[in-house]
Amino acid sequence: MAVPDPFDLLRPLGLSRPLGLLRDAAWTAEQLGRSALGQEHLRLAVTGLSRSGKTVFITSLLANLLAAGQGRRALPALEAASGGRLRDVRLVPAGTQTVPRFDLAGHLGALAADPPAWPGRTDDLSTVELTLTLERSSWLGGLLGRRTVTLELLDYPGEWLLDLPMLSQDYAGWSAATLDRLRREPRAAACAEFLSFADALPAAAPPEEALARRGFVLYRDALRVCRDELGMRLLQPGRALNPGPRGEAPILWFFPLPHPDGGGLSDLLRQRFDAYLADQRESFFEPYFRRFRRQAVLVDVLGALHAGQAAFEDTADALAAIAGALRDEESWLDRLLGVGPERVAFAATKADHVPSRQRDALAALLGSLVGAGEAEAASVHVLASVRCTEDDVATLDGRPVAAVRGVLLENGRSARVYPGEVPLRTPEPGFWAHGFFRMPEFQPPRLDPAGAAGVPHLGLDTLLARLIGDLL
Ligand SMILES: Nc1nc2c(ncn2[C@@H]2O[C@H](COP(=O)(O)OP(=O)(O)O)[C@@H](O)[C@H]2O)c(=O)[nH]1
Ligand SMILES: [Mg+2]
Repeated sequence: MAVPDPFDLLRPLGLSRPLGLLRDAAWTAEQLGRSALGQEHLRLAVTGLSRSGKTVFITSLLANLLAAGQGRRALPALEAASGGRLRDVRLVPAGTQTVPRFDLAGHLGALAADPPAWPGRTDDLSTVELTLTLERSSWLGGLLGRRTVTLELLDYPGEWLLDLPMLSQDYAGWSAATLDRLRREPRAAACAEFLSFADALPAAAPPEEALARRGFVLYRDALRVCRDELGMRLLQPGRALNPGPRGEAPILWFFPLPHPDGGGLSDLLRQRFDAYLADQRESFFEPYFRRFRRQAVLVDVLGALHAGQAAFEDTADALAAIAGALRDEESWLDRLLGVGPERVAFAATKADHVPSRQRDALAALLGSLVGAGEAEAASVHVLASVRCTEDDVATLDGRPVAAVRGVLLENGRSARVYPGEVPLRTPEPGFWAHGFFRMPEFQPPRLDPAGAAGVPHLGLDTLLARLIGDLL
């Protein structure tokens, strides 16, 4: 007979392993206390590369939860998972936190403007909390009254996520791997100026500030071109692209060197590399990232398809690097996934760009990107946080094909778009020669400023039911 695992009892609190228990004993005690009082705290990190749709996701999630708290059928699958016991949802008023607060009002305001606009780029981390009031499920309810679950969400610049795999690298290893990537097309052309600068540096280049600055500026500019013009994602360090509120401090002024052990300049750059990682660990990963027990990992699979073979493969590499770092048992982040893989959900975002009959293929493609084992253990979803289209039918070579209709951001006109076919798995080279994938930016639907009626979405409720339904 199977013996019950005592740590199963702690699963609802997001703890499953003794190591985690010891390390977070104080936190656990606090949680147990809160749980007994009917005041649980649940942290959900929204993880993803930049432009994967994190900020839009959090905005829609908050607006739809608030609407559900008002009795609207905004998230049917989540409400079903909670047994219909959700009674009230409120934003926790800002207290004395030092962390910036997620600008829900600003983002909803943009969606309510005429014409509606998407939220701007995220430059700093921010958090927001909601309290969910639920009826108790058992006879205890009569005794103890309602319970509340505080849901805490974290938003941050996606570029910083790529610093996670760097934590297990040293400067020499990072330099070699990074230069190797930069030398491959199409990056090589975009990075030509930086590469010729770095290659011309003698092994014993002196630790001169002017040299370090010049190298950093060339490197940073090359990364920007790779991100903005080539759609690349595996770009490090994250703060070179998105420095955050502290700006471009000297700690950032390093770049990969062909002779990373030459002394002089390489010593200076290595010191900065080490200091940078220590700082990211202390100021971002340890205090925020690691604390979050559930993960929604958002992936813009369609955007990567649209950007072409090199960008698609780069996105796949970036995902693999991140998944590897998250999985690494020995790393200090070991408990992040230790809460059980069922607590991680991967989602292909912006799924309203394809008609409904293609969304199964999209889920399959994401599954193959994430890797078979991972996809089975976790769950794979398709998602549109803000649904901008309806299904339609277009004509291609005289044949009817499934398409979508939405308002184009560029001219405000309604248009029918046949996006192309989503492959079921990582495409063969032939796909790139003949295939195409259209992905115009759609205008979001106009919302009421308070978001009281919720936000139209696809699959947000199923994803949430899977991620947090057990706690409601
Ligand atoms: N059509 C559509 N576009 C979306 C959706 N979610 C995000 N987008 C697009 O993706 C862009 C980036 O989203 P954002 O949340 O800012 O990405 P982040 O960098 O991960 O925070 C937005 O400006 C929109 O153009 C969606 O559900 N549907
Ligand atoms: Mg963002």
